[in-house]
Amino acid sequence: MSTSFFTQASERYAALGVDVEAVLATLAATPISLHCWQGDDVGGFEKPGAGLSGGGIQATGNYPGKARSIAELRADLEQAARLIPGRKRLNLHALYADLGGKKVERSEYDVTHFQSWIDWCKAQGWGMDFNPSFFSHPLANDGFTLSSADAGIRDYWIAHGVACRRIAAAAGRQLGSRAVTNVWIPDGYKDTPFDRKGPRERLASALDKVFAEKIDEAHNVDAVEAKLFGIGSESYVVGSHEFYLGYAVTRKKWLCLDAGHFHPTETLADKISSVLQYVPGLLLHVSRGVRWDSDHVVILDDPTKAVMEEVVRGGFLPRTAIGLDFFDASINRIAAWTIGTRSAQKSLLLALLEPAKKLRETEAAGDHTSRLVWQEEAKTLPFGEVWDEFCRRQNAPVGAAWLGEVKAYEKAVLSVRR
Ligand code: RNT
Ligand code: ZN
Repeated sequence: MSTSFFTQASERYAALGVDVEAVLATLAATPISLHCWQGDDVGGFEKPGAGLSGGGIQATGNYPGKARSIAELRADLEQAARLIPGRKRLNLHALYADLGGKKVERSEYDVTHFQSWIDWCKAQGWGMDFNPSFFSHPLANDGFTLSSADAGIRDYWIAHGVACRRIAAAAGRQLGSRAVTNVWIPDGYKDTPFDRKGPRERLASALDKVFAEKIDEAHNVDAVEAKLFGIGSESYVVGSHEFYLGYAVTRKKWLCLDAGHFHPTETLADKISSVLQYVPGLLLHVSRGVRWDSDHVVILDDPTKAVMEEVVRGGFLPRTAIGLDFFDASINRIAAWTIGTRSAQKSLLLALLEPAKKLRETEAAGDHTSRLVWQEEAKTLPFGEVWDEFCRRQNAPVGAAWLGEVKAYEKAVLSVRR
């Protein structure tokens, strides 16, 4: 029955020049990097009971059942992964190091502290992406890390950055899948600074030291993530957009665009075809800001759809890494992963299903009337049938059927975590 709905849908798309089988193949081949930090509100496991501190980001909510250990986090990720179709990767932050109860400086981290994560990724058939953690740490408490005026603090964080690239490269090599290592630092001022230049000079030079070691791009590429403002850095962020765009262009780094890091009236989608004229690759932090960089769970909304449209229309998928970045502690965290990842995938599917040929032709012919007609028609094509078929083929639950599984897992596993 439902197969025939899918067949009918495919025929409608085919009539507009869209090859649904090719679309499904592309969707299945495009990995989404699941961010470990949704599972425990960005706490990490360096020391028991540690929570997110500093860094201008905040997880709000007290929903019970957050992961309290690496084992719990992995079990939760495995549960979410069963509910999400398609290829997945793990996006790991350094503060999730497996230290076996020992105290190790972040500047001293090496692959041994992450080997269990790499092995876990291998068992899942996932690649791994990585993030040095420049927050939730005593040496980040005054709000400055790589751009600190204190050379000792700067050197500590440079060493952490160097260490993280090596760890990521080792993961990339072992897993046979290139890692993307993303550098985001919280550095900035709550109130208006006098000297805006000094911290930026220090950051540029510190980054050059972090990236000095040549690493085979088959194993790791580096991205840098810009930001407009954060909590406690409302007036000045050292790593602003202009700073990192210039840095990425001149140093041939990937640029990370996070959907929550711009003025709320800015359109992230429009930036993609501009920055990819000049930077080698794009890391997306798919997120949803509500009034500010609130990191709400991704939904199938217009901004997310527009981002995926730009990536697909530009033929940029091979140069784009799709990562998620949200942390909602007010709802079931496994549901948050599932909703956010499935919504990102739906956005990508919609973009792949656009009647691109028609739209290109009408635009090239200067027929803007027809272009508007087909843009509107595209919105009511039977995309849901294609999504359901994708889930079926991937052995993932169709529709909201996954919610029952989350509720059962909550009852059996999450509710007994106190
Ligand atoms: C913060 C950045 C950054 C973090 C994660 C935890 O504003 O978006 O990507 O959310 O690294
Ligand atoms: Zn981000």
